[in-house]
Amino acid sequence: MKQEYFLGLDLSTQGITALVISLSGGATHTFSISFDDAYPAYHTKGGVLIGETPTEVLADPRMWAQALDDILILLKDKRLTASIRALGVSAQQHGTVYLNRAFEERLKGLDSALPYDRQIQHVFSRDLSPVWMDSSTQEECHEITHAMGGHKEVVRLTGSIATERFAGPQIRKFWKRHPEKYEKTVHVSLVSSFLTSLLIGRLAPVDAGDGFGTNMADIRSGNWSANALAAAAPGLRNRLPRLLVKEGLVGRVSTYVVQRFGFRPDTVVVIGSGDNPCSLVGLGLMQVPGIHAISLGTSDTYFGYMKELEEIERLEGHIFGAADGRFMFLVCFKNGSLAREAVKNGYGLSWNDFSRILLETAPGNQGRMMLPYFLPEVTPLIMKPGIRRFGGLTAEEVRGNVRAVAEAQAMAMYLHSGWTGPRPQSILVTAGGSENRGILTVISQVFGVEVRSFEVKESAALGAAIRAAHAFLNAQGKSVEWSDLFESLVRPNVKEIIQPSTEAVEIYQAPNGLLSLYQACERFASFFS
Ligand code: XUL
Repeated sequence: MKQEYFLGLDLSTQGITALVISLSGGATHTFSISFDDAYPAYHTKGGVLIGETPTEVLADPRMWAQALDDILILLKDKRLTASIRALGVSAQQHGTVYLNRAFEERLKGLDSALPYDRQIQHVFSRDLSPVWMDSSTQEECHEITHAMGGHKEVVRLTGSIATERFAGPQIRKFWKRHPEKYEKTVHVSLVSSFLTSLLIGRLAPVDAGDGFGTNMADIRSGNWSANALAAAAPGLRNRLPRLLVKEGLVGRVSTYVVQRFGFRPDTVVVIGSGDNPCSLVGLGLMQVPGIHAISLGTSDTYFGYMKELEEIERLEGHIFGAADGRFMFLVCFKNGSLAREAVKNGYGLSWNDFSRILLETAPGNQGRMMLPYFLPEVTPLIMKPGIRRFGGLTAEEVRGNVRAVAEAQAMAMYLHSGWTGPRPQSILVTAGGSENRGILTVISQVFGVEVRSFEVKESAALGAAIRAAHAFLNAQGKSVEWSDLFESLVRPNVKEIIQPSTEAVEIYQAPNGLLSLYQACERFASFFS
């Protein structure tokens, strides 16, 4: 029988990845394009542009469309597209794409001899999309919080406090500053639904994995919340795509996609989602409580599956939807690989050196610590960036600073994930940083649990491909469980297992250990931020 393939596309901050799986062979092909390298005309740095103020961070959606075109042409040239039965999109979360009246008409009339980006130049009512790194909407967050009756109410209803990078505050800012352009905006799409729209040739719905990270949805009912929408901007309801709480197919690929990239006309597309909800699937954690995940990418995220919503008082972290209609929790740290890279490059080190230093140096760094806010931070909320060193650590000490940045990041994750429930029995680590044995070791020492990493580091793209396979097989009446797919596609992929030593864990977790010291330093920094 001819092999059946499934495709996951992940549009991250810095590039696009295509990952192909077969049910028997796991991940068979992976291709990536880096935005900075491939599209110099867009002048991005790390995939993004800085706006009028340093807190405004944006990207051109035309560049994303070009990247989608280029990666699908690459797959076609490798003769892969004709065997793909279903595909799905994963994308950086929270970014918004502002579309005018021409959008859907244009998608219907695309000429397959030409790439997307040449034909969709004029479908945007806003040229640049704000992305998740944007933190310019503090004022709008205050206004939304006030209109909705305070932080607690916003968290209870939408799963998060009003958050600078989320769509609700971002749309509000756009409406306030450019009411005439907002008037011309017929649809506001998220990055995942925008790319999915390009594949199916019409406006695609938003899934709860991405849609709950907007401050606009009622996470209990699974609908856009009238109160939250009213607090964000007028006339928003009609501008948003449908919100779907459960994973499912949203249609077939468009004629343009068939003709231009060589897909079969019956290739189906699963609803697109955010990179973190897709990673939950790509790590095999759907319906698996008790094992948590850390993604070490441009941002670091700490997340896990949640079957029921807990009524807990908290102001940090987020609740998003999971593909089975349940939930996931997530805590995001903006100073992820950017902070690690700044330290590595600052001392002229390679990643191997970085890892070796972490493996050679003693847990606890002799009480020396760093608060690594190279950029404004979202957890804890630090608006004024800056590196602060404590315990006699000086900028000159290479090994001390390497250890300090890795310990700081792991300790921040530990301290800000306590609200999510019982501590995990083990942690899975993914994305670029998961190759670094030193970083994995520090995480296992701070949390005191086993840490695993995988051969396939592109867990978001893998998750998108697994979601496509799951939706496709179930639509064929095969009632496939998530656990069946994880058994054959994720588990064989384990690369490394690291166990912490009891003495190391003590250094962090003892009553007056480093975790409590770090917490005090963080509070000090937050107070003065
Ligand atoms: C999560 C978040 C980031 C982006 C990065 O809330 O902002 O992880 O999804 O792609």
